[in-house]
Amino acid sequence: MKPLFLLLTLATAAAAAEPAGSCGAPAPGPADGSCCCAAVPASAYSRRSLYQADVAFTTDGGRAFRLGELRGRPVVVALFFASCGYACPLIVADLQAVRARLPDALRERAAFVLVSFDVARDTPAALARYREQRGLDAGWILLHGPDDSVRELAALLGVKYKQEADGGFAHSNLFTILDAEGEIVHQRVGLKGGLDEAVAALAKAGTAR
Ligand SMILES: [Cu+2]
Repeated sequence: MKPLFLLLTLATAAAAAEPAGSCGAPAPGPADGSCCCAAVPASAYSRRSLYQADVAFTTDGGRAFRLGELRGRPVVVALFFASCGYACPLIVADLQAVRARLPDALRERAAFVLVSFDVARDTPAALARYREQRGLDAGWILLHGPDDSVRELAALLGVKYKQEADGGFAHSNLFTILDAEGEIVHQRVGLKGGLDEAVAALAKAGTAR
């Protein structure tokens, strides 16, 4: 599982470079290379938490949103673009299937997060239309980036994407499950199967800690 391995490698490198319990000298971390003390206390998030990146987005409702707001909830996150004609609709449909299979209490706690890498076309208003078209209720969080936030999150998740001449994107097909601390606990790579595993990983993420 390459993306997870990459993240773990980065996290390990950051841990080695930074003494425990203190901010220490600026070190090349998994986020943006800046010292964690500036934005978030070093102790705020666990070492492998994606929420250390503290990247900013805008919701489809136009609200400023930081990933750290998801702390405490089991999270499913996928990068996508709204006008995708093939893979992204399949991924979203699979996430809807996963969500439908969760026990009620877990479904209410879990956040299903879709982040668009089509920052030019998938404005908050466009994402609001997508929400309506796909029938995504309040359990879904649709996020518009600035480009650097999307790129940073993609790097942390091991998602690769590239805009093509026709305006579409070639991209990795995967979704990721984060535990309550924002650590990656599971990824489904590809477009088929793995829904049982995803449901189980979410159930575990929803009960741990
Ligand atoms: Cu797609």
